[in-house]
Amino acid sequence: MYEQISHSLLNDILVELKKKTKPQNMQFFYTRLGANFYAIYSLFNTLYGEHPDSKKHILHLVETLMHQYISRPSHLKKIDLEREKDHNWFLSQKWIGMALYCNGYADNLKDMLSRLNYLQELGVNLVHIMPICDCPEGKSDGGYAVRDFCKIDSRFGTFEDFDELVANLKKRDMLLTLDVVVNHTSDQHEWAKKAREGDKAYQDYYFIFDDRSIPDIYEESMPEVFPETAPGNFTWDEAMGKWVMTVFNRYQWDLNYRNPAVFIEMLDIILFWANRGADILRLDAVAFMWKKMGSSCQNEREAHLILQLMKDCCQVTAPGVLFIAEAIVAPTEIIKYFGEDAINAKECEIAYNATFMALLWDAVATKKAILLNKGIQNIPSKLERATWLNYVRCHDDIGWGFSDDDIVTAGYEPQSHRRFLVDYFTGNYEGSLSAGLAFGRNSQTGDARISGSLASLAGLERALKNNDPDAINMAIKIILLLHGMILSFGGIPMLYYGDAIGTLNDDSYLNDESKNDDSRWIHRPKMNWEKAMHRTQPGTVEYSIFNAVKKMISIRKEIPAFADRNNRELLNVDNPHLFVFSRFDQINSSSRVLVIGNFNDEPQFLDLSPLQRMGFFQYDSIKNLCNGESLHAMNGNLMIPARSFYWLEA
Ligand code: OTU
Repeated sequence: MYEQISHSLLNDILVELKKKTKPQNMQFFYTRLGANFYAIYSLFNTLYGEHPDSKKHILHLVETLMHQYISRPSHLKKIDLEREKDHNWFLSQKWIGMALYCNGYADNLKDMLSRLNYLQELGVNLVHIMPICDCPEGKSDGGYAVRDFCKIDSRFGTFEDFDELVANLKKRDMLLTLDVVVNHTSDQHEWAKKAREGDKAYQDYYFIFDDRSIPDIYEESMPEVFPETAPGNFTWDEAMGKWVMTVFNRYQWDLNYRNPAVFIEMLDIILFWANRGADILRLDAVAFMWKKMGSSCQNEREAHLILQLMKDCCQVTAPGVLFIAEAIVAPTEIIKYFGEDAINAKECEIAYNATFMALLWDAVATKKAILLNKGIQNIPSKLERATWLNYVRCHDDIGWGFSDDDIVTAGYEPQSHRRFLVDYFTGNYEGSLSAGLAFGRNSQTGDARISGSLASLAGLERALKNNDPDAINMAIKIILLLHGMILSFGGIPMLYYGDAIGTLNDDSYLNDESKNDDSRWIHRPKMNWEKAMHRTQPGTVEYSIFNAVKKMISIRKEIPAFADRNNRELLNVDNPHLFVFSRFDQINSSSRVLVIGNFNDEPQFLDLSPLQRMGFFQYDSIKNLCNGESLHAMNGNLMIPARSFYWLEA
């Protein structure tokens, strides 16, 4: 019944815009705008209806959508149409991602060109290039403190280099993911500078206060993200003589999405990068986008409305572009970033599966899959047109974000269990060879997260130091086991650069003043290409890991049951060390894969008869898909070697 209002408003807006723009072929734009405008209007009105200039802003919003549509290159418009027809294209098992820094993996954007063949050799066809926007020299949170969202940092190259890289990726059928840091800017951003100079309009882009009275109220309920290096959520700006909200580092100013101008600016930036050729945009720290006194200022309902509005707007101008939600929050909260309704409230198509990641590490430490099973069981089901980004390591720390209730049902006490995990991964637990560092230790709760490269956390670094072949072998097995899980779970596996050749911790960041207080740099190395060459030499660690991962990737691509189409069944088995699930092909339901991970450092047995009785698994002979060999169950029991996994076809 409210459509009339939005229809007449849209007519008014279009009359205005037609006065300003030359006639163009706008048919698809109008179709999409017509289809999405009611949602756009409703969301905008809910968020900004009370704003005095609300009507002016929505005109500006549609104008932004139109301008960006007009400047969208025709080859991208063609892809938009193709993806609209095949709208579930990204759920396919053929996508394999890798996250990397262009100046860590390669030297810069130009040099990336000569490094694409390594990705192709491995089977990676989706590259997430970490932030490339202009940042201040010195501290910039690894590129997440942006000074200019529409400029490439000169340390990485130019738009010319970038365009060449994008064109080359397209030729190779590789997708590009880029970051848009939607929650905050650098304190050196032009908006921040203007705010500092006293410009009220730009002060309203941020949360700025004359004294501590309001900040103190916020602090009562806001947790700290970086308690060691950036305690508190507000920073005194000397030049301005005011307090600014800085949830992350002191030099990262939080944007004020209560101001519609901020929303439109950021939407414009999203569309700018969409038009530059990004297939997927990773929206950083989305959980933090709405601040409300008395709340944790995370996962607020309005943060979801903003994402819905961003999605609806993007669908008008660049419908082929996907969003990744980077929301490293509680399991029941993460799922909401897909949106709670596929038609009326869609948000991001992809979300970081931080829960699975943390649970996998829990299974490594406990050598059991009890919490892993519980935690996965309790993840609510997601929307249909949505998929996970499954990862083992990324550029950030590992946080123990699973739920306390699950820890309790798994039979542990939450606080001591989390302490155990920190002790385990920092190598302070009997039998642990992990070489991680505690990150963000909270002195009040004793909680900490973990930094460290996959290989070093898996024990490879210390095993090599001890010259212990068995331990080296075990570490390699852990690395492969974890990859075996993210490659089969359902979703887009996102590898981390360096992990396929067993890259160890790199402590050279300690010599860099702008990095040495942030231990996450220990796992953001410069790719060692000499070491990477060992991947061709049998008997080396690099060879073992690289070729096994490569094999898994190529097998995954051939198995339709590995596409993410709501086709996973978790299986309860009576062995606590095993994580077992089945994947099936919805079209050809007889094609099933049974995935079994053994997290223990001893071989384990799985009694197959209950699985057979339940009809999950009928077999005469079982084929191990990873090497094509047949496996034999002894008296109905299948042996799974230590820290190993199987992908089985019956
Ligand atoms: C993200 O991180 C980025 O991935 C980090 O590299 C940045 O430091 C941060 O935002 C600020 O831009 O916001 O929703 O270490 O997991 O800060 C989660 C903690 C985030 C990160 C958290 C994360």
